[in-house]
Amino acid sequence: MTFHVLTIFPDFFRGPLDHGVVARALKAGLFEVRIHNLRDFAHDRHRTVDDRPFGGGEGMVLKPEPIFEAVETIWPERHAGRRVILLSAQGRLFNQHLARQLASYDELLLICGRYEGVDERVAEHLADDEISIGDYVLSGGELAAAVVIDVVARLLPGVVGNEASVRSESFSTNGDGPPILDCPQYTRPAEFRGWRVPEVLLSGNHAEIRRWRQRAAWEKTMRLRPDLIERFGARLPDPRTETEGKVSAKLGRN
Ligand code: 9D3
Repeated sequence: MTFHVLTIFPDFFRGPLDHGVVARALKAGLFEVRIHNLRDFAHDRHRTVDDRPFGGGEGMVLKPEPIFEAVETIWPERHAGRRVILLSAQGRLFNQHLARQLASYDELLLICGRYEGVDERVAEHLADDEISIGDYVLSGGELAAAVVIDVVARLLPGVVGNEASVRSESFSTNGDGPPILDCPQYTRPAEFRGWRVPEVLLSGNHAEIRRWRQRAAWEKTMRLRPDLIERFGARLPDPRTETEGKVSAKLGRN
């Protein structure tokens, strides 16, 4: 898969894509990221990419011409394997379900908004979709593009090497229980500043550990994400169909 990014801050992506599993997968050639500088598609003396909003108001708006020219230069032809996505605060909410849909395309082109926004003709006549990563105000689409790339790239074959985590994710997709958060995790030392790890985790009793993890995941979900339980029905997960607390794959459906 290839991710194209259209931005006025091409250097922004040095950092976020240079770490961890994403960096490893990029080096291994499992997917590609191509950054395109929007200013390269503005041809006046000052390489202008923005202008004042018609009708008045604060700030500046990204002009349509450089964005249309960039997309039509990057992709002279559009086909079903290519998807143009405008990242904006007005978009539909990004989640794990949408990420799985995006992972099925050959190529994505992510347009990063800036300033007060992007001329609406980009959303209406150029982009196939308009996506927001959450209900908060970012300074622009670059951080959102990095999030989308990270989340979608993890779903591509071979990017997340850990077989077990892939397996538990597909398990939970097919499970019947409600989506709940991962269970709390602990590592050594068994006592830190007087706080002991739950004794059951040191017991070696795997049936009891499984029950404890399920209960702890449920309690944590009730405390921090009651909206998940309200939406999907308050039912304890069935220990026969659920892997221990790993039901993250179901987050984001609906
Ligand atoms: C406070 C400014 N706004 C109200 C007048 C609107 C506004 C303009 C531009 C809000 C945010 C932005 C820049 N944000 C993005 O380009 C953006 C974004 C976001 O702000 N939140 C969540 N997802 C995204 S994706 C792109």
